[in-house]
Amino acid sequence: MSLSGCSPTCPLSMTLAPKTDWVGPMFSAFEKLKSSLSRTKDNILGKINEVVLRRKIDDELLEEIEEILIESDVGVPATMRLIEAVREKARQQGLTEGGDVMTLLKEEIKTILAQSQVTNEATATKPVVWLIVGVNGVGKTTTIGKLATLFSSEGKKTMIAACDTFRAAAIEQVAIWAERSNVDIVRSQSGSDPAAVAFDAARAAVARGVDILLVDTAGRLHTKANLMEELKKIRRVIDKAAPGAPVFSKLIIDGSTGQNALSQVKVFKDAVGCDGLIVTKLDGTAKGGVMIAVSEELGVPVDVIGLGEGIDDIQKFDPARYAEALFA
Ligand SMILES: Nc1nc2c(ncn2[C@@H]2O[C@H](COP(=O)(O)OP(=O)(O)O)[C@@H](O)[C@H]2O)c(=O)[nH]1
Ligand SMILES: [Mg+2]
Repeated sequence: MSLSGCSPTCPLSMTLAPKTDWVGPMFSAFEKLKSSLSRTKDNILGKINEVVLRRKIDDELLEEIEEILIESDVGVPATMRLIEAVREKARQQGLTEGGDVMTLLKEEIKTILAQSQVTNEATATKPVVWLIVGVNGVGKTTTIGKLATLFSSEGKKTMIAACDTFRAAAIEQVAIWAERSNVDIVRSQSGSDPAAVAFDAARAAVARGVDILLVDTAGRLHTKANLMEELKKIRRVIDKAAPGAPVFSKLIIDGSTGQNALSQVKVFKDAVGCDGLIVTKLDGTAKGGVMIAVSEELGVPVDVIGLGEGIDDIQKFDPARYAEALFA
């Protein structure tokens, strides 16, 4: 290998070493999250930091903090809980300085977020099926590409079913992600029955010993009822084609829409169930406080979060890391 082009400030050993060797995988995941959440942090904690300066903890200060939290997509229930926790703990621990609020808030935010921690799902029978649902544009197809890469990197044999057959472009888009992440895809012509594709994919997944089947679905049909019926049908045929295979319906919501994202959960939960959430577009938004609302109000675990449009811009949701990144 030629050494030309390697400047003295850039030693060869460093340029060739995989990034994780010298940064450390945890550190880089944390740094990535921290930079993605910088606007959310400015929006919530930056503002709180300003108001607590040189103040005593009293009702007036707590009211100002309450207002900031509510305006930052944290939601009313989580805001009330946070304010009460700060009030109560400050009293118990004899804390009076405004600055102490930050430590108390961080502790309680961690506890709230931990409610969304994923506990082990049943995965005894293969394939595990993730039905990826959500309204149009939230990032279903992109997330499938990222998940395929993530699961493959963990040594899981992964397959994609292109069940958004509504538009040809949607099939093409998911096919490109399958190629990028180097996993098999089952697809059909646009306009074909999504349930038929799901059936073929589930059969193929069983036959090929696939560990995880990711099913891309449409987000928009003529009516909401149509969409929900289609999703139910997809679920039924998968149960038939792969009897006993655990099927999880994973709902994607767009974090950059803040509180508005929450209302979608009820609709999908009632129609097709919601076994897990994926919150996308947390990068570059100031509305990342929505994760606190999600954790307090929904009672659904958050599997992964989306932090960009690239193939690696995804992380398993780690509540402690999220809280630390907000306060870092
Ligand atoms: N910034 C950002 N953009 C995202 C993220 N996930 C998806 N997108 C973008 O959102 C748009 C819609 O994504 P797509 O996967 O087609 O959504 P779908 O209609 O639900 O399948 C695309 O432009 C994606 O690149 C994310 O985590 N962050
Ligand atoms: Mg799509």
